[in-house]
Amino acid sequence: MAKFEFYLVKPSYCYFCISKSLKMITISLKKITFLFFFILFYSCNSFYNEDYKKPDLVDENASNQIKELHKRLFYISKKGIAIGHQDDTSYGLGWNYKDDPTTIKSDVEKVTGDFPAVFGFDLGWIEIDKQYNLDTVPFNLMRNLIIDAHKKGGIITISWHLQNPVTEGSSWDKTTAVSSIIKGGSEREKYELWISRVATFMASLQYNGEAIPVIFRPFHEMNGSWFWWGGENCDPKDYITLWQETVQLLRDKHNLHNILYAYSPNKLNPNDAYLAYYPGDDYVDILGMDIYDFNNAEDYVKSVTNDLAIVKKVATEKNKLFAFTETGLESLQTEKWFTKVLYPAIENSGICWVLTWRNYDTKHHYMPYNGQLNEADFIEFEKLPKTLFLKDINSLN
Ligand code: BMA
Repeated sequence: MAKFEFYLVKPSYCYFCISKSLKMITISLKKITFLFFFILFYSCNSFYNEDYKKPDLVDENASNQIKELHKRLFYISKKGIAIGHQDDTSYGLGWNYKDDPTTIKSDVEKVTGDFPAVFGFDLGWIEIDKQYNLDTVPFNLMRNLIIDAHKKGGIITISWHLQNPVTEGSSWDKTTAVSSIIKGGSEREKYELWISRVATFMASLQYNGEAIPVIFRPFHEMNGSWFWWGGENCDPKDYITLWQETVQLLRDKHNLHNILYAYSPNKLNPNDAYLAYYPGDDYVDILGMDIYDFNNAEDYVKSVTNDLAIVKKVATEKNKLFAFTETGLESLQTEKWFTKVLYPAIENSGICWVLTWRNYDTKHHYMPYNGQLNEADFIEFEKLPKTLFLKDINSLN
């Protein structure tokens, strides 16, 4: 009897319970879904904000690390200027990484106690399958140094002094070549092979299973006529095509999504238009400028102030980052060059970073080294409020 009663009463009760539970589950599911979309919306939104607007990157499928690097550069530019040096850890005065790959040295670090925030490298000669670049840095060691710079929290920028694809002479061989390597050109196949070698290197830049984000700055100083890809040596239309096709090869054919692309003309002469060779907003992430001091500080400061203001204006209109991609005074024989010439010229420029060229020897160097005339001045430069070295950018959140 008891058993019978149990079956009589309980089924309806059970039904009630089940339907109530189902309703509750449905409500909970709705809540969870809402919460999920709320978090998703909030988290997507919080990556961008009123100050930092969502950029239209060259690569729609750019890695998260690239997006973070882009944002980091933006916030760096709000705090100061990241200081960069070409081949900083590859060699310096009296040392070369390849002679002792067990310790990582840097003239900047020897002088100031800190590494630069931006590390420049160059891929010239990778295209012709050499084991070392045009400045004798072995590519396998360069890879280690890029990984090390990334591990340290540094920013990596890569230029490419590639050979002339027609003659296989140097970058400075002015023989017409751009028209031969764009689609339909006689050396196209060779160029695609060259790009595949660049791509293999870029793809090998891995840390913790992820591709290291880098800034690639090919075909620089194109408004001058010293490289085969610039000035009188090529038609700007062909230059633009070459740039666009290079991006397409790296991004679409080789599936590289760890690259920001930087465009960097040389100092503007009165008739130069900054955008004369511009490959378009869809093909450039960072607007740059290269200007050197040829032992005329006054002239230099004028050009830097003038040109960086132009770059800032164009970049702001386009919601692009901007930087002083190459500079320096060869041999640094002007006293206090860093605090009295460079700093006043860039202090209020709004750039993300400034990069000085390499320290090859006592005649060809752009950063002080121990005992160099500008050593003490560079220590003062490091202490200035807006100069950001490695520790400084790592302490910014
Ligand atoms: C130039 C010089 C050259 C060097 C080239 C690529 O400005 O420093 O000696 O080979 O850059 O780094």
